[in-house]
Amino acid sequence: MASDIAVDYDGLIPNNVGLNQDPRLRRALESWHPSYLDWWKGRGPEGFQDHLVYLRTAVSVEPEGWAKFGYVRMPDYRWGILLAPPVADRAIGFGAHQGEPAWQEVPGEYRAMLRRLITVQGDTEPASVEQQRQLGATAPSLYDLRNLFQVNVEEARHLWAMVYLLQKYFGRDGREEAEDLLRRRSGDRDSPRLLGAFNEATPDWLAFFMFTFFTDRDGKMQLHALAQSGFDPLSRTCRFMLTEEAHHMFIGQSGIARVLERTCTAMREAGIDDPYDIDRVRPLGVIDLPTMQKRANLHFSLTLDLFGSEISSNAANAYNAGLKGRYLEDQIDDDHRLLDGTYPVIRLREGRIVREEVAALSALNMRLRDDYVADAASGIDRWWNRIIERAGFDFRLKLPHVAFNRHIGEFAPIETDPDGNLLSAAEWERRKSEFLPSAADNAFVASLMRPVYESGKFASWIAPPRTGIDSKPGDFEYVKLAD
Ligand code: BYC
Repeated sequence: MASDIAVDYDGLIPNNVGLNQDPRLRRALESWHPSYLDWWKGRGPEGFQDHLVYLRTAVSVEPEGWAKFGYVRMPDYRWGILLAPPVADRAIGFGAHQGEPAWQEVPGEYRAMLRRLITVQGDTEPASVEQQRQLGATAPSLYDLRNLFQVNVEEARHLWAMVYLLQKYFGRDGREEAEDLLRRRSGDRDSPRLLGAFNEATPDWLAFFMFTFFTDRDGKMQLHALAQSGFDPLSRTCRFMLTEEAHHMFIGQSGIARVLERTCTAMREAGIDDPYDIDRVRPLGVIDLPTMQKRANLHFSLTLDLFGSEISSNAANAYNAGLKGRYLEDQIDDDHRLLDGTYPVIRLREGRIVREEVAALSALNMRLRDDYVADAASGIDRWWNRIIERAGFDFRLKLPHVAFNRHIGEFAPIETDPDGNLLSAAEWERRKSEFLPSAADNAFVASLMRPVYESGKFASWIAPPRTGIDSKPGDFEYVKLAD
């Protein structure tokens, strides 16, 4: 293993960034550590802090065997700072500095913009842990409980990743930002998290699975865009984070697939053909398909807001500066400057939704959002609709129109139905519970959320997974509750 990527696992903070050779940084991180642990214990998973959980921990950045599994108490988890291996002679791939060597230090002229991007990314990580903190109390199985905690400890590791960048490269400002990341609080009126979706509640497990499918997928897209950064430490940090992010999306995708499987099986067994006959479906103790669609509508539309405005000078500046690229920038065949080209943007014009060509540089948020929508849509067909189709029901989950239920960007001022037909404010008020979960839908889902903590057993509304984590058998004790 090359020495510049070997992980030092001996000190307080596992790392492959040479922390031992940088006493100033080590001191800064070690003095942040106690506040971090206070945050984790106070605002991380509620309960279960003293239990042994079967978790994976990153111990290497090699593609093969980068993680090891074992029982650990969450506060003892080894949150480390891990960067993907450097790419020799890496050059900036896009924008005004295209072709120049990638920066190893912060370029002075872009310091504020870079700090902002890293802070926004960093803010989402503890936010999601806070949003999910009460879910352990209603876990549908030990397998799911373990998956929740795996997501939580890794999102917290992503916080470490951003705090490392802030403290190493941004001096005193960076240390202050690092403290603020622990101070803001999801949903808090006075000190909320920076982006809208990270202040929403995650009240139940259906919300958790939808969040990990839809919102973690925004994480994937944004991390890919930042992985293209000309600021090499950010690029390497994000490349490694993507390894972990994949498992989080798997938890969402397979979680919803298991809910659908259980619902379809129960409906078949009860001889119910009409998926809309929810008065007969719900007494079976499973979640009806129309409610699944409404929850998907909600989480998809909240997540679209995370892409910012369709037309954005912030995004244009970040691209031009070489700080944030496009999804898979290095695989796109164009000039990587975008000074002349255009990109089609869906906009609101005189009360109608139209497609317009806009300067490509201004439309980067729209483009990333389009890539996201395509990725999410293919996942829904591949993993979810196949289950419903195989069960023989005339029902398909689909993404609502991008103008539906939006609070940021072009469509914030209007209301539409999920097909993108404009609605008056009064119509929206009258009909919104057809499209989004109503209080009664949420109360029904809440009524199913009772914990199942017996190894190998699952709640009525979700099927067991096809395979265990780390190839463990079905009755494996993923969380030891007796200790
Ligand atoms: N809520 O030009 P605009 C993840 C602000 S998820 C509140 O439209 P821009 C994860 C914006 O800050 C990925 N405010 O947008 C998933 C700006 O304010 P200032 C997280 C918003 O800047 C699951 C103003 O509106 N990573 O990792 O081009 C679990 C005008 O901005 C919102 C990133 O997002 C909003 N939704 O793009 C755990 C990547 N949207 O600066 C983790 C880093 C916009 O004028 N962030 N505003 O005061 C960015 O690239 C950009 O900041 C954004 C916004 C894409 C978020």
